[in-house]
Amino acid sequence: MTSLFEKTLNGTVTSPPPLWLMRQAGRYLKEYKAVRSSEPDFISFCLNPKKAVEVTLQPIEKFDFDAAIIFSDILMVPWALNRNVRFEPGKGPLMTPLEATSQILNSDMDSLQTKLAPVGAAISGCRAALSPDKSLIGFAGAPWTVITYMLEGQSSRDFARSRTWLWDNGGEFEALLELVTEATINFLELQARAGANALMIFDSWAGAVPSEFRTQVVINPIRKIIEELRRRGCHQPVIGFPKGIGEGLIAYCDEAGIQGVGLDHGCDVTWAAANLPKHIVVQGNLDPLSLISGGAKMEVAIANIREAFHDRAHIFNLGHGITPETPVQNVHHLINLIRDSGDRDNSGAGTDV
Ligand code: 1CP
Repeated sequence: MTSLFEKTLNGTVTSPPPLWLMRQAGRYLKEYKAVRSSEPDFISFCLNPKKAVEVTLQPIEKFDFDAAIIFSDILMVPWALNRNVRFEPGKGPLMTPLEATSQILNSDMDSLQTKLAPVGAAISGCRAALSPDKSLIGFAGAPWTVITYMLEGQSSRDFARSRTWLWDNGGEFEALLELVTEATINFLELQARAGANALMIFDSWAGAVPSEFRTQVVINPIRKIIEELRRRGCHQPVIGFPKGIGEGLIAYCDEAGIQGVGLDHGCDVTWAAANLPKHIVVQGNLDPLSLISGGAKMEVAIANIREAFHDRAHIFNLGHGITPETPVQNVHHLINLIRDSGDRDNSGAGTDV
């Protein structure tokens, strides 16, 4: 049985579209907060397969989304590379900023799959618990976005140190990019082998990359990751999410080797429908903050997204992660609007593009 999510990600136009929400397991759910409070250390929480399975499945049980995304974090890769990643309440992620690429040793790379094995265990556990009509998404951060945390040591507004490394650091940036790309391949391979049905690569801060460097830093590493996954026998479809790159989406879709692209809420859907290659499945892109009021303006925005992508393979989602302040009844309202917007039941054949 092919799930609605996978059928669409394989290029079939479906109506209503499959639906899931970025950060769907998270702090807007009281059920999540209850489990989270039992494990104050965030990394230990991500490495506890039983708890990770439990919170991954919560939004499927509560909202019947078409796909689950494994509960983990993009910063598991720097953690596995022995950066001292920690999460402080109210501050977000913290780690000591990297001074030189040589601080990461070959032995760190060698032990990465062993250290991250609990994420694989959680994926196997979720896959075993999910019904066949639900898909499971594995994920990693894109190398650039992960590197920004390693160089800045925390969340950033201007990514000054990362961009300075880009312009001139005697080859340090290139070496770091290669190393983090290799680590990302290893992490995604582990998740693919554990049973993920699709993979997503989050480049949340791609919009901060100067356009001169976009091909080298945003596009080429994704192509390399996907080519290497295929060479290693992992054939799951890949969704790229290069947030904030605007017109750069065209080259990204043409060159990165992805099957689907996540659109952020800054992306005009009419432009995307007209300009992005038809063979790329689109995912997105309702502004997550529209869900705070959940009123008439949100309803119009949803209708516009559905209309723009009515003749393409489209996975409905937000343009970025759902926020902790989101009222749960507005999530139910969104789901009802999407599920009622279909013109056909999805059990039959869709239209192949
Ligand atoms: O205490 C908590 O519960 C912390 C909140 C939290 C959660 C729920 C963090 C810390 N990570 C996560 C889980 C998470 N992170 C998922 C789980 C699956 C799901 O979506 O339900 C996913 C996909 C991520 C991915 C992630 N982590 C991204 C990429 C997507 C995005 O939102 O841009 C990024 C940038 C991170 C880093 C990170 N981890 C946590 C926080 C608060 C952040 C963002 C910090 C920042 O804004 O710079």
